[in-house]
Amino acid sequence: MLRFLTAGESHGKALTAVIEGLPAGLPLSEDDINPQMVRRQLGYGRSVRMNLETDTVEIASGVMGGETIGGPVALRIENRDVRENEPPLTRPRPGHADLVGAMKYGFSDVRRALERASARETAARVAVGAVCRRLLTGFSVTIFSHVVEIGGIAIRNRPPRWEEIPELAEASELRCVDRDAEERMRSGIEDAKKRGDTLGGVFEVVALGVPPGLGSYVHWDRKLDGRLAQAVMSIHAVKGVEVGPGFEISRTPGSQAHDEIHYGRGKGFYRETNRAGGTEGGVTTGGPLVVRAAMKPLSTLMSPLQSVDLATKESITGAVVRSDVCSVPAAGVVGEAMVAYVLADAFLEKFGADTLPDIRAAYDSYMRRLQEM
Ligand code: EPS
Repeated sequence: MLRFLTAGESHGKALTAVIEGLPAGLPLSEDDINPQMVRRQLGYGRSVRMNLETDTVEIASGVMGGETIGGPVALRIENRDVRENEPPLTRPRPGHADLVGAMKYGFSDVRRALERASARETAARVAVGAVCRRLLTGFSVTIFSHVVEIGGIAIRNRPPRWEEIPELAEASELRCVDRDAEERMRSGIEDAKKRGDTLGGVFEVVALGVPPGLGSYVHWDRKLDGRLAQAVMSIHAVKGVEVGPGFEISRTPGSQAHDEIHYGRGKGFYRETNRAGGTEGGVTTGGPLVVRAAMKPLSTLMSPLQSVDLATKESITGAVVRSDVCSVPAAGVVGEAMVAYVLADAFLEKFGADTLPDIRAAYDSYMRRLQEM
């Protein structure tokens, strides 16, 4: 089992992640992780916090001579904007974890809830995802994301081939492959900012080169689609997750909802469509794995909503603190990290061993068996 924990508050000293269950012999350096950290900080509509931080990861344990040694890998990201002794905050923001956090843990200062509830924690997840990605890329799995909708403005055009998406998305400030939609999304964000409002949207994470057979149909908690949904739903502000065109397919008859099976010499079994989004029965098909997530508009509003002061019980507006107007592009990068983690976990479950060469041998033998089917 591959597992990870994160620790740290938004304005604490540092964020820390510990990953346990990695094999020995995986080449790993900070250079594998830091480019991913930069990607999470980008995007039009982010707050000035992103200019204050230069999220850089230090590998604190688990690596010797540039390779993992099988022990836990600890990652540390220092915060620059460290704050102590801030005055208490008693005006919970509707939609944030402020009120539920104060109720659950008995706080009179909602800062004690928001510091840990903040999406700053996703920096640690991206670091973890980069390590998982390092394992997966060695087996030709690539993971990328793009923004398909912001504030109700959806892309209308996408390139014919999945492989074209990463370059187009990386070149776009909103990680959007449709330039016309991107322009409209950008003005939507500008308008929202002027109004003191925020915007949500939808991002899509795609994994190519995933071998068939990850996950299992035999038990509810082994189904890969269920594991993906849990992992992606756990990203801050995500309120909905679908695999492939999940909700759309529910409106079509069965005759148009599935992927017909073909067989070709040298090609083996294949499907010409991917309506399943890369899983059937909770098991990967070998086709592109497509996970889409709906992110609600961020709950810190510069024109705040109605709330109640925790101390006085007076009707008052929610706290106004620094925040992003829109962070859907960054959430897509976090989505990639969570998908990378779930896939690496499922990959090690199927081919797992203590060393990378043993994993490779199990993988090669399985792929040979599939070719011979
Ligand atoms: C974030 C850091 C936070 C927020 C944002 C994401 O920093 P600060 O609170 O100091 O501005 O900018 O978090 C939220 C939007 C939220 O609601 O928690 C980051 O590093 O991504």
